[in-house]
Amino acid sequence: MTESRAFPRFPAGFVFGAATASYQIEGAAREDGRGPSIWDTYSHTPGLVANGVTGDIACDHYHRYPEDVALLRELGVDSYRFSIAWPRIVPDGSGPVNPKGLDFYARLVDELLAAGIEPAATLYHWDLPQALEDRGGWRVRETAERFAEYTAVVAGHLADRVPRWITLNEPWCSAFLGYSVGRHAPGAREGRGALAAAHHLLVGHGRAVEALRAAGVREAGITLNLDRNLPATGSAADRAAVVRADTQHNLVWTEPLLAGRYPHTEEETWGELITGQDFRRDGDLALIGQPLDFLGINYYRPIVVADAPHREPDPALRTATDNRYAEVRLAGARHTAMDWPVVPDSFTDLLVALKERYGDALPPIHITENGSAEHDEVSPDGAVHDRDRVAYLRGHLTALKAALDAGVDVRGYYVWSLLDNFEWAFGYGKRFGIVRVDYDTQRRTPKDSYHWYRAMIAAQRD
Ligand code: IFM
Repeated sequence: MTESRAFPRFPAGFVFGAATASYQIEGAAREDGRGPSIWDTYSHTPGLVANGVTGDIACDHYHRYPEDVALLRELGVDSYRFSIAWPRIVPDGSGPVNPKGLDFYARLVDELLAAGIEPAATLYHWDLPQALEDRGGWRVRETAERFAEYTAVVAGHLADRVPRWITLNEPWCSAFLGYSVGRHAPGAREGRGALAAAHHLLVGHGRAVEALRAAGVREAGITLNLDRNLPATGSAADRAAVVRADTQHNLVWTEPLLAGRYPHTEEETWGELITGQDFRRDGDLALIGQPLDFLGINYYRPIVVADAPHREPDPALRTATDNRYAEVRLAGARHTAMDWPVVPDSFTDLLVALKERYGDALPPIHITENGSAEHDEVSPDGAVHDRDRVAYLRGHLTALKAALDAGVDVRGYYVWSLLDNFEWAFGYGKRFGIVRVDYDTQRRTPKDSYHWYRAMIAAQRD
């Protein structure tokens, strides 16, 4: 069998892309009027990010974007998903707009279009202006309003050239890693604060969709990191733990967005933390549940869930993620450098289950991220023979095709990530790129996975 025969085949018009995010690659943290974000504050706080690194320089994409767009053109992708740094556009979170920030994204978009690549812009990939966090961050409704204003500014500037817009990336991480687990900026460990953040993120999404529609964009959507939660055993306790995990990871987003309701399992999941939800207002569900042109899904791994006692003995310290479940290591599976199990079938299962649950209310799907961090090594010939990443991508694209064959309307796939980058609290040690970045020299080296993905895209056009 030839190599190209082994590639899964996708329908004509299926979008292949690559994705990145502003704070993870741009650097230039204090240049051209960019204000501080919560990730600047978090990464500069000693002890929070592995090896004490920051995104100050990252991949220096702010200066090297022409080289990175050339890599995308050579890769043959249809689309490039990047994110816009809110603090470059509105440095203080509200008030004056920074024209140099807008100019940077206009230049990037023009470079992409000249290379024949469709831009797909994410408005919020976690770099909240610090000034807004100082006023309560996502715990307060005002942040959703400021997000809508910023969206209107950016869309007013770029809507004519950017066809696909994503309001939020993985709001689960913003709300729960940011305000409950404390492993993402702003590093809070709260109960109701995290639940209020989840709600205000959704309100911000709804207000941003309104702003995108007013600007006349072609496609508006949101990206969720949905989980495929599996019970560790068949016990009733483990199955109940899966319901709680599903509620927090999936239903808290999909129910308001796709079904116009809050999850019916929220009280058994959060107990007193969710009672008397004073952050919810009449009309919010209609705002949040506006029709979308697509749903973005980021998918990496299944999660095996077991019942677990409360981790906090003191109820006063109870956080929104302390809802009696624990993740269990999946025996027998290969694990990536993130220690995530590789189970491609779970990708098919997640998508099919979503279709079964929401039926026609499910908009077309774009897989806005999928990929793996591996223990890459540079060979003596200078290449990176990342066979595990190639196997991961092949497995997941094959699983994705199985979901299409089962009737799920998936329109696109973006590999995460174009470049090795700042992997949040893990720093630069975890490499997700299909292009290696040498952080001392900023030299880019396409890995074997880049060449494999390029050949896979080319084979679709044979
Ligand atoms: O690097 C992140 C990205 O920012 C959001 N989705 C998951 C990726 C890998 O952890």
